[in-house]
Amino acid sequence: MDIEKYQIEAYNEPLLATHRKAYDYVASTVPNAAAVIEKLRAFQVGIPSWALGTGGTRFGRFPGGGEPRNLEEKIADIGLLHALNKSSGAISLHIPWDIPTNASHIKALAAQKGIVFDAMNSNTFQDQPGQALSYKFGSLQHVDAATRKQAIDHCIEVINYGIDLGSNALTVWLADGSCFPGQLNFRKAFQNTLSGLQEVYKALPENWKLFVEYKAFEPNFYSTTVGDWGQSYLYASKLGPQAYTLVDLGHHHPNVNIEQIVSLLLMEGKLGGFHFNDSKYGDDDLTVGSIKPYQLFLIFNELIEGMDARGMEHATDLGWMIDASHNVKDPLEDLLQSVEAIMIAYAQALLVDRKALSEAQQQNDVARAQEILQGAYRTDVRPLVAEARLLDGGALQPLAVFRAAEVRKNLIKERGAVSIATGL
Ligand code: PSV
Ligand code: MN
Repeated sequence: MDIEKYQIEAYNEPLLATHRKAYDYVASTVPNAAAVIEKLRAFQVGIPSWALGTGGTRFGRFPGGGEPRNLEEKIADIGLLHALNKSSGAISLHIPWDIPTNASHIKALAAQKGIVFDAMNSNTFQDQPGQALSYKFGSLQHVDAATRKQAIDHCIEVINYGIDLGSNALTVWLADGSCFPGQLNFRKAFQNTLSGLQEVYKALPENWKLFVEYKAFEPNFYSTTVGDWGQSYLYASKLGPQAYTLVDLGHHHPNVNIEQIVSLLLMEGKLGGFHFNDSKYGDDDLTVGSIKPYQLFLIFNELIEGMDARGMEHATDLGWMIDASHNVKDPLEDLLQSVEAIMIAYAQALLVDRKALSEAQQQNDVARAQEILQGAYRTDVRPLVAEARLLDGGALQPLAVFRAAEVRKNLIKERGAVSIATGL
């Protein structure tokens, strides 16, 4: 199913007068509304191909029906999101879950919907049917050179798929680690992993980036071979200028100061990409901004501060992606909420009076610094975000249109009630 522009306009029509009032009010209270809107319009969030179906836990999975059955349908789903919010113009693919058997056809299909290919993702955390060697005891860290080579070859294969699609980054997340003390020699595991990544790095085209994603826990429970930002930074530094750290919000222990990590990685020119999600405990893969929206704002505040300090383009110089999974919500509704939360946090962070904040910091005026940040955070920027969408032909209320147009019902009609998307 498609949602046409005229349908969106019809849904917007009765909301326009109220929107205008709300917009005029916010625009009159902030100094830079027009500039914020231009930045919001340019900002696109990559949607993970694996988040379009219902996720689950190891205890169960409750599919909602109408899930995309192949890559074409995944692109169609993201096309729907993008038509509604105009901020989901990118897809991040996971290989082998989404092998583009006909790359030029897939690329053309995505282009029709205004979608480009964000970072490609390799998968050396699962064994695939017919795979020669198992990743049970790791992939790039493995004690066996042939298993390491298999993982390296897979990553290079993923780069090649990405080249055909016009992507320009590879995200490597390794489940490697150990479950028990003594299982692994940490130093050898690091060195094996580094030399594997070096092989992958050599296969990168000149304009490509390699994102080294870290995770503190799971699926290994005792040690993780790329366990935190320090370890990721170590790999990225040793690899070279095309290698960067990727921060996934859910991959930290509770209460870690992620905004400080972001600030320092940016300072070192080593922050490459983001996986947005939210969690109460750890990698819960919840809707962005659903648990700790203030933290999300603080992260964006550091992102903007750090990117501006380095003269970076907000929209294009980092990879912005969601990495979430949905157990109880409609995946597309969840993604609409996640993108909205990202846009809100970004808009709020754009409102921070940086000059005043810097003065407050210089004067050790702690209360004033807090007032400045919270003043921006407590501004209702939703009309600014809605205005940015409206200017691009999107919906004032994407989720309401998704429901009013009965998108899920139509997808179930098209694809059936028991279609299951590839992914976790
Ligand atoms: C691992 O938890 C992760 O965050 C990595 O980015 C994977 O590629 C993704 O989730 C999907 O499983
Ligand atoms: Mn991730």
